[in-house]
Amino acid sequence: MKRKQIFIMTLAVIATVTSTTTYIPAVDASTSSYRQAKTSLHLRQGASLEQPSLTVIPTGIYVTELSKVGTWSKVQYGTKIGYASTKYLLTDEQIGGKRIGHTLIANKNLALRATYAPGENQQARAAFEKMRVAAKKEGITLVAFSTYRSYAYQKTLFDKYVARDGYEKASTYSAEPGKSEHQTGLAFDIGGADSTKYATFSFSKTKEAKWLFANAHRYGFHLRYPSGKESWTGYTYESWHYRYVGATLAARLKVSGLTMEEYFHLAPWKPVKVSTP
Ligand code: DAL
Ligand code: ZN
Repeated sequence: MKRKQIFIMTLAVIATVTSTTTYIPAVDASTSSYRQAKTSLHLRQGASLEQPSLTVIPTGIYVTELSKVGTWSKVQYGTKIGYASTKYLLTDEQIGGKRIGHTLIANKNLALRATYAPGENQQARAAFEKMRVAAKKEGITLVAFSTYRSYAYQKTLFDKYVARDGYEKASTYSAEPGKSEHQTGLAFDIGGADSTKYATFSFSKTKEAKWLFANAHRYGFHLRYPSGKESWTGYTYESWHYRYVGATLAARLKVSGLTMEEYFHLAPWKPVKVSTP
């Protein structure tokens, strides 16, 4: 090979290498730090209250913390990078449960901290409203009769059920405080036109329950405690309990027919019995 040819090839290699450095590297999920907005807060251009707001980060949304500057965190929120006050950004440790990507899991094995109190999730509420309006056009009435429940409120509920039915029985239909998905603000108990059927087995036979089963995933809602999956979820069938996971994950869960425990390879509530010879 002639020297001139080698020189041109070398230039080509350098050009290729340098051109790749112009890409903004994707945030590496394995090393980045997720933080959840404790309240709605401004994403600012710089690390000071005087800096202009780029956008508002809603409560319960996950951002990626890139670095810290004093009491401020440099964060990525979607495609935007800016600064947010660190004290309003919760760590996984402060939340409890288990986070997989931007999805927070709470179940019988994964308890939330008593202090985690995000309120009703605004994205989940907006998705529910969209679904409610769409259903109404088809003659279906949907009512969210129980959404966010604080740790303290869940404790009063669970204690009441234990007093009535005993611990064993109560645990099949009610979560111990810290273990309720309602504490995430993402769970919506949905009923229809007949309020006497709220949170009862009879709801599963209604046209509203059937509509939800067929359509809820299109609005980002997942049937969290299906029939036949009791050993995974730890709860009896709840045709009314829907968990907001966003439309992408909801569609994947719907197609798979899996619970969140199965889909994310989490431990089942009861280990599946394997027969021994
Ligand atoms: N009924 C569901 C399991 C709860 O109490 O969160
Ligand atoms: Zn529920």
